[in-house]
Amino acid sequence: MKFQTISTQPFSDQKPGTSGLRKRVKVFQHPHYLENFVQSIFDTLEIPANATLTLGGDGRYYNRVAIQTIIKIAAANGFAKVMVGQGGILSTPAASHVIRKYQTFGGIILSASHNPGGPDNDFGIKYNTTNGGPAPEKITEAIFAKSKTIAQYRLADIPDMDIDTLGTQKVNGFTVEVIDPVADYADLMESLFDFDAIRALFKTGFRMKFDAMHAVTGPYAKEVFLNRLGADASSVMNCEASEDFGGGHPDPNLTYAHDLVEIMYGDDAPDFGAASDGDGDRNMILGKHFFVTPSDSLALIAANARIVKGYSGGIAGVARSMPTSAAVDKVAQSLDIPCYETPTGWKFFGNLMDAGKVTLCGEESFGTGSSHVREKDGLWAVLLWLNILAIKRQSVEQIVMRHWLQFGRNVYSRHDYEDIPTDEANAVIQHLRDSMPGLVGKTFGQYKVATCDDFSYTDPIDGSVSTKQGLRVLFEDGSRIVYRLSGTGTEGATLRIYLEAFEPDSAKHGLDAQVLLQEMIQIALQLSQLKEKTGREKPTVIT
Ligand code: G16
Repeated sequence: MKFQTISTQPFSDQKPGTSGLRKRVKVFQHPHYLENFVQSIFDTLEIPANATLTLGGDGRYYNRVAIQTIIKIAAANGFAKVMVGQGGILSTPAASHVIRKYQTFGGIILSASHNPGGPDNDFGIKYNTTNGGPAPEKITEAIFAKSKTIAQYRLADIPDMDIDTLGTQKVNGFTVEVIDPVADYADLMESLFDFDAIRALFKTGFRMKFDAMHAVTGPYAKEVFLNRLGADASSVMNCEASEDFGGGHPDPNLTYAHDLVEIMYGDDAPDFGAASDGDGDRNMILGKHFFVTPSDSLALIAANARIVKGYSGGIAGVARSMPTSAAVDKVAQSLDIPCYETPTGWKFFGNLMDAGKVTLCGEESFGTGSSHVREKDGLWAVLLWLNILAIKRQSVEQIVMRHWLQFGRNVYSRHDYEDIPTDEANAVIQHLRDSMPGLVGKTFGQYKVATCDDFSYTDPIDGSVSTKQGLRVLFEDGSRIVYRLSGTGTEGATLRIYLEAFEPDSAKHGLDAQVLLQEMIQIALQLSQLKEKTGREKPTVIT
């Protein structure tokens, strides 16, 4: 393969965050910026002979340009083949599946996930390893180290490839195969869930509304819900993908998925509602006038997995990120299976799944998944819920209420303060770090502080240690407050406050989480001095 070697200079800011490198599109458009990062990835890997790379993204602005550049750099760095989703499209879970199914030498996924897209918004890139999961920290650190010393990158002398026509093209011995982005993924879903039962549920007049938020899951949702499950066309909305997600913020939560929330809390609400994010790995689950927190959703899925075809043999174990509520821990205990608590970031689940220690994983940040792929999977979660509903024939609210009756309710909420100047956010964290040792044993209202710490994790499989993963104030009754800075934003800092209180009294289960957590919210503000240090009166997003 003939290629050019192009001289370049390092950029100082190519440190991957919670989930890859995310920056404004304008940053990625700086000459050599994308090229430097892709070359740094390839310099970190030992690319074997005849290697294939999976490549695709969520279709946001700059996706198509980046795909052409990456194909050329891959060809110049010794890849024999690139498998690219048609139009440059692959949802994150679909990309993970393609890597695993075709055993490619990992993949590059282009997405800034739930961050807005368009020329003035965000773009992102990450490398997933051969197991289909996000590269672990030791690889992302090595990529970052390379990016700081890079002096040149290689670009193959080949023309732009046709990424819109299915099939194989060859140029100078290098192959580009354009694949259907949906088919393999839809087949996988059909193998895990009882599509007959779900079809039968729709025939009873059961109504759902899935909101693709103008993002990547549009074509996947149409294929799965409409074509394969026979749902009525009105069951899906915002399924036309656009480069700027229709000008919206493709984050499936109560604030940003407001179109769907209005419908689900309206007079003629369907029985079931769900939304997914920019790249299709997150999910939000709603019933008629009812919101299921991601933490409860994980617990419910774990408790009911056995009734679902793909999990009828039982689950090996579960894992949740530290800020996710302990609802799933109670289920694990009752099933007598292990429950792991990891730092935030899906990459921490990969080792546990590869070792067969866990089947289901989840995070409070609207991510749920299983070992069918190595990413969280939005549509998978929606289908799992549909499968449970198809078998139980109860409403979403009934299922959740009965679960709480059995296990108690881990009342939960997350308050986000977005776009705080970084120094102010750091001042809040520093203040907490300094004051935490003095909090132990103190009582705030009905809560007495048992311990405080900065969460650290030792991976049980490879022994790697991750420190400073979130500040925890743990109360004697098992309630807790967690403070953490987001690792996925691109402007300023986002401070997240996670609030959790255990409520065994079923008479209170029907009450709103914000009401039940009122005292805890005040304590969280008092301990952090957030208002004093940032001037913020209220959170940007409450979920
Ligand atoms: C990414 C990771 C998730 C993680 C989330 C946390 O999500 O893949 O595993 O929970 O970030 O975000 P933050 O650091 O902002 O709290 P995604 O969907 O952005 O890839």
